[in-house]
Amino acid sequence: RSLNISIVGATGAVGAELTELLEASQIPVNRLRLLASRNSAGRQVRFRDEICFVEALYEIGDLETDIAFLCAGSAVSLEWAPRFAAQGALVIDNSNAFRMDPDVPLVVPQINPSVLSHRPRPGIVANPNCTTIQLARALRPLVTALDVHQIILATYQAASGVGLMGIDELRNGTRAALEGSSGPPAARFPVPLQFNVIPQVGEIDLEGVALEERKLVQEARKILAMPDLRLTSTCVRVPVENGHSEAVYLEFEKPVCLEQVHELLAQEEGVRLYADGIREGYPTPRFLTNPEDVHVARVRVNPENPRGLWLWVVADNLQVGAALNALLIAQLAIANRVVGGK
Ligand code: 2RA
Repeated sequence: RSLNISIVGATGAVGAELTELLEASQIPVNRLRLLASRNSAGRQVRFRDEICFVEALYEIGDLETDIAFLCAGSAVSLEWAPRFAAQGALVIDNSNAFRMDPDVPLVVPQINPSVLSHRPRPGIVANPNCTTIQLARALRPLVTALDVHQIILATYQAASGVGLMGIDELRNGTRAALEGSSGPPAARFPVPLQFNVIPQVGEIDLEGVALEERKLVQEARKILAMPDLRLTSTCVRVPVENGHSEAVYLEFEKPVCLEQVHELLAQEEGVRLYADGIREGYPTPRFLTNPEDVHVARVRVNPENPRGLWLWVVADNLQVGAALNALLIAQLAIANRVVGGK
């Protein structure tokens, strides 16, 4: 049957991307509600030949909907996810608020679809963090077939990871710097991002670990169902508008065979392997094609250690890392009759 769908944070970077992907999808939509802050209320968005008016979240009375996508950050999710769920919605939450809750499935449909075989008790499904989704999708074929000892990575994260305001800040700051002025002070980033790289994504805790680095290890363990996975990272913000990159080093228990690695990655659905680095080149975030895929290149055995393997992993953080994964979760829930099956 046709579904009622609500998108909270509909005018943000992820919400807008999600609306477009939903429009192009096969999901039958009866009523789409686009919800946002009061500032965005009244905006018009075309959706499948109809005009939708953005409504102010805090002013709506009735929360009844089949699926509620929450894309407005943890504070909004903490308040609104239980309210939508209490009205019967399946909440697909894009924030960090519930990801590590043992009752809330953390889903990457290509990896762990079985965790969404029934309606979760709280009525909430968590969409993982963008850096984790692309990493987990590239790692899955390798860590399931081969014994991994540890994984070490550095991320190169785009400005869009903090939303449209992050992109604006990078653009305005770059323009100002080229014109010789210092521009406005950094607001979305700890220091100005233009012509710079910043070794901090999220708050740094008392142990010196940034929140993004915590998320990567905790979420990867939960999604891959590998609670003892040894994974450590340094997460870095770079002056790229969109597209996160990761330099990933895997150390296996035994010497690794490059041919086998190529085979495993080439067979993985949704992973695009650039096997011959010289002929095929490598993906870069600015020139990424096929934004629905995870791109893996520079695959090489460490000449100093036959158990070590390097990968370069790039993905569109707004699509693969957020909106597309959320949409695939919805499609999985529909297929499993977790929603819309009554
Ligand atoms: C970022 N992964 O890139 C975080 C949140 N989307 O900022």
